[in-house]
Amino acid sequence: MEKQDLDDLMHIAERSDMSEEAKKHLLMSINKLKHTKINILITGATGCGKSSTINALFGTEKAKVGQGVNPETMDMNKFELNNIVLWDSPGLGDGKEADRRHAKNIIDKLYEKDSDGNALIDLVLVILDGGSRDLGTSYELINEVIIPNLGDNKDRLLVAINQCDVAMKGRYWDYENNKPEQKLVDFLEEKVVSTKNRIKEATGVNVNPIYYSAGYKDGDEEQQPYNLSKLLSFIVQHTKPEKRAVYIQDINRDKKMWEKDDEIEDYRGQIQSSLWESVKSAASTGGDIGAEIGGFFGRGGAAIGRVAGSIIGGAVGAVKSLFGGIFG
Ligand SMILES: Nc1nc2c(ncn2[C@@H]2O[C@H](COP(=O)(O)OP(=O)(O)O)[C@@H](O)[C@H]2O)c(=O)[nH]1
Ligand SMILES: [Mg+2]
Repeated sequence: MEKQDLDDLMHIAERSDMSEEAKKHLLMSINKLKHTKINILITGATGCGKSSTINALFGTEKAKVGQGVNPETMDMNKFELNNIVLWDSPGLGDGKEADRRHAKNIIDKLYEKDSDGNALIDLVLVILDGGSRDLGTSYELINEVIIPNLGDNKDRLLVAINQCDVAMKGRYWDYENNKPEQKLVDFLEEKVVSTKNRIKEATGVNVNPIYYSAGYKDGDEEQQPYNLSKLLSFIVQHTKPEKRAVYIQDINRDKKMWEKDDEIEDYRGQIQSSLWESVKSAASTGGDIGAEIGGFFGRGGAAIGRVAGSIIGGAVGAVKSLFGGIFG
């Protein structure tokens, strides 16, 4: 599939009828976004699906599924995409000695600063195994390791329950339509509430967990993800607005990754709106130039919509919703 990203937006901006000054400003802003990094710490018990989630979201085969951590890198794997840096660390549950090491690695990462003195980690994604009956060690990871070391910005934390397809051992999963039947929906929603409560009671912090399936590939057998668009929408919302557009560079271009979700909200539309709002706000400035750039985003709707639409399952409907979301 054709790759479309911030470069395409630059070309569109270059060819536009904006004044040279406005053009220069917009191109500089997009260029800055192109060089901005987002660091995400992904953690959770071994086997919960961290590698599968990374591959599904970002379309890389870099994270080896069904394998432990690399002993040479002292337990934390680092994956550098174009603009996104992923830190993949096991959570707790690998034995006392390993747990101590993992907890220390995670805490150190949470306190690390970037060259501007800001927290290096933009987002912590904790993945729970929806198929596991005992999530005790995952709660311990969240409540005793992550939250106490998160600083003031608790928004950096996102909790997601993976493997929703096999949460009831594969029962009540509609394999044909790749979605949960009502019984499984009820079960998963209860899991979401109990997870939320366990965290609230222990720490006083409010989180809104979601459930999803990263899907799997096993020889010829393949199951596409479910609610991955919801997960990405949450990830985007938990990222600082001025950085959100950066995801455009690294999102998985494979449309079938984004197709299936609970349809409670228009997640793909939300993602597209957030990303383009983010480009716009990065480029915004006062006075006439600001107005001109604003106008460009208005008039450039069709072309910009094509770029955005091609990124996340750009069905016609999704592009329409983009118009509704930003330009409507
Ligand atoms: N059925 C199902 N299996 C999954 C899902 N996510 C991961 N898996 C499987 O769970 C196993 C462990 O996944 P992996 O990504 O390696 O977990 P990690 O140890 O946290 O990185 C692999 O066999 C995956 O194929 C999912 O959403 N549904
Ligand atoms: Mg892994």
